[in-house]
Amino acid sequence: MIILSKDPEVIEFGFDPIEATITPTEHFYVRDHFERPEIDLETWRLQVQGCVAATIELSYNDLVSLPSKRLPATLECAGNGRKFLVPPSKGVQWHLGGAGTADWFGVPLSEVLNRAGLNTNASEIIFQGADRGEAIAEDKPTPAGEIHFERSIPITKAMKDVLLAYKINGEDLTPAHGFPLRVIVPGWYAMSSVKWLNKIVVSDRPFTGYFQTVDYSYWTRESGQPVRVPISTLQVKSAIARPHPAEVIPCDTEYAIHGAAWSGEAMIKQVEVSTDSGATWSNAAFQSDPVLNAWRLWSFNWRTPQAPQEVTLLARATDERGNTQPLQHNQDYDDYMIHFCLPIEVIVQ
Ligand SMILES: Nc1nc2c(c(=O)[nH]1)N[C@H]1C(S)=C(S)[C@@H](COP(=O)(O)O)O[C@H]1N2
Ligand SMILES: [Mo]
Repeated sequence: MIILSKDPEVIEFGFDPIEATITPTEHFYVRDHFERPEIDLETWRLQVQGCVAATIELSYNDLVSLPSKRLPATLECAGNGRKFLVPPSKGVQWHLGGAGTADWFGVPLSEVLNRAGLNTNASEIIFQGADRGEAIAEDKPTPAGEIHFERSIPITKAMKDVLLAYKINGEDLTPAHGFPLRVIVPGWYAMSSVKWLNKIVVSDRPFTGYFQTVDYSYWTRESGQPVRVPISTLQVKSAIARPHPAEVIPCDTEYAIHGAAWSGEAMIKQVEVSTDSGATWSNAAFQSDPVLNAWRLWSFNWRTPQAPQEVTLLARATDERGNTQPLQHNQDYDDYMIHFCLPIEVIVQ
């Protein structure tokens, strides 16, 4: 366990998807922006307001009696892998562990929105968490005073596959992961999966809150010109869980390289491994079936070199849409969406 920040709490665990796809809840990374809110289930309500036929308020008991479903999904922090950036950047220094896969369970968001009744002008859904505080950033302008953690998604995504989860891996959500209710936006970077959800605002225009525009946004290109957009779908990515960086591996032996690969809203089709810094690539074997928006495990049997040397291992995933990982970080992403082939340096001796 690596505590990246104490207050607010940010915890990374060793990246270890070797045997099972599901990350045990007690090893699931934690990323809070503010002090964790205290919630009294008796008085807690989910409010749905804005461009709806009628504002509604649901208690925890109301929610758990609505139609429910299971959703296995990978969450990845948009800053995961930041430790690999050269030169170093200022944000939370995630290594590989800012990602995890859980079996989420709860109410489809569409069930709740349909109960409130969407007006025809509804275009965005804003999620507000109960947590609030002063935004802190060394490299971004922050607003004065306290703000809530808030993010929005377009209505098309909201009605498609978004879940309001009250269980993780078969148990009640834990306080760290958003008890009593959190959003799960499958296939999107995890800043959209708002924890401690207590308010949904249906809006007729793009949301421009701090965590939507100043933070968790990047440059994309339109006709070659940079335009600022909120971070959304996960970029295709693979990560090597074993060996660990700087692991010492014997010469001339069989070593099983293990890892996971994921993408946003597309299945993983191929993972390749390079044991020579990217000069040549070979296909890895899959150890689990493809599941939309959940990572897929893979392994590769490596015959290690006969002579002692330092080796740079790389993995490269490709999804069914043909999206693949670049060898370099895209500078337009600043210190987010770090999905280039991450070099794992090991010592063969
Ligand atoms: N209310 C609230 N929701 C939040 C956050 C937060 O600070 N407050 N952090 C977001 C970010 S940036 C990430 S990466 C995920 C982390 O979810 P986890 O702590 O369950 O792993 O929650 C998201 N939802
Ligand atoms: Mo995050």
